[in-house]
Amino acid sequence: MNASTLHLRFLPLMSLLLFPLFPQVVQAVRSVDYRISKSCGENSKLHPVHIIKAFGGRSDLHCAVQCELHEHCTSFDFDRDSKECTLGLQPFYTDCSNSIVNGTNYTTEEIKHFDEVYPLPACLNGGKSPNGVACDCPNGAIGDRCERFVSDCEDWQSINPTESGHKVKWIKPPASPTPFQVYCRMDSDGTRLYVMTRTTDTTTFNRDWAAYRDGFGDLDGDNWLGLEKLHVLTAGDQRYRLRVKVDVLNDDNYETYGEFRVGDESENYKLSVNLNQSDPCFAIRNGLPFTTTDRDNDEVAGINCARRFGGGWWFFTNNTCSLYCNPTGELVFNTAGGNYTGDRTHAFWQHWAPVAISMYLMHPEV
Ligand SMILES: [Ca+2]
Repeated sequence: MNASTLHLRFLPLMSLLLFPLFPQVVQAVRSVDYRISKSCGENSKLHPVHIIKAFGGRSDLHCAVQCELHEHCTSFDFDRDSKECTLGLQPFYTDCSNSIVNGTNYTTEEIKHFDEVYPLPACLNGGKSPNGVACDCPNGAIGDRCERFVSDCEDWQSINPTESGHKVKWIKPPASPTPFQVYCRMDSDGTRLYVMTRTTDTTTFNRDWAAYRDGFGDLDGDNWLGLEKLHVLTAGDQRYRLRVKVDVLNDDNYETYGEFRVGDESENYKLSVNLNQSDPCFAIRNGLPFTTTDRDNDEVAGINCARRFGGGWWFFTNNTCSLYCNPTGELVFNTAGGNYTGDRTHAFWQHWAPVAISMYLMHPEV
């Protein structure tokens, strides 16, 4: 199909005569340039400043309806290959604009009655359609019919490849019954989903089971995402590696671990992580349960490791709680250079005493 452009001008007077009693038709009457852009070439594209919005559409007619419904739309462009529908503020001026696709010509009333000719499927996943055409999707759902949820930060990045920076995003991992918000960082280093952020000493991490289960703090600031969210994120087929970023004086240190998973609450959110052979912090057996001040799941007799050292963590099960790291301990920066002082109630990771510490999930490197 070479000739792939249709130029259509609606006739206001005729429409008024045909449908004098229907205000929505009167409202819709205006001159619209209609084009299917398959072979029109780059020069015929709408100039970016004239684009109202571009989105995934269903068909040329569907795109036409979206234009009709938009107050300021005077032209639209539907790419039959990519299914992208672009609504424009200005008419098209190119030489593509006089050809006809398959001899088809759509009249205003055909477009207005698009729903009867091509009934749209219902909005999915709780989406609502006040105007009977476009769906308002619930948090985290995307698509013309809200047909799927965004599963994580990398999924957001794949949908908006040019998006960068730090953003709070709604996601719904497949194993999660409901959407929830996470803090994403999207840049050239890869896409990160934050598990924990600590940059100040104003948010205490000395909290109980419910707090560690449900998460606490401010997603834009210091926070713990929550064990239940970590469980549903890592319970499906998606693979994540865990990175720990330890900021000390004038330096950043990173530790990267292999596949990271967290069990469910009935398993006390047991840890599963592929270890770096030499790493002492996670160099402990897998399957450790989580312990908080009010939930002693470490097997150290007579001691609650969380209560002794502050915070909540997958404490080891020997007589000393076997601390090689305590990222949820009190954040006390050591001005001597960021080295661990030996006080295990302070936040530390291996031999570092952080001025800030964060943990985040990334997809495995390809
Ligand atoms: Ca104990």
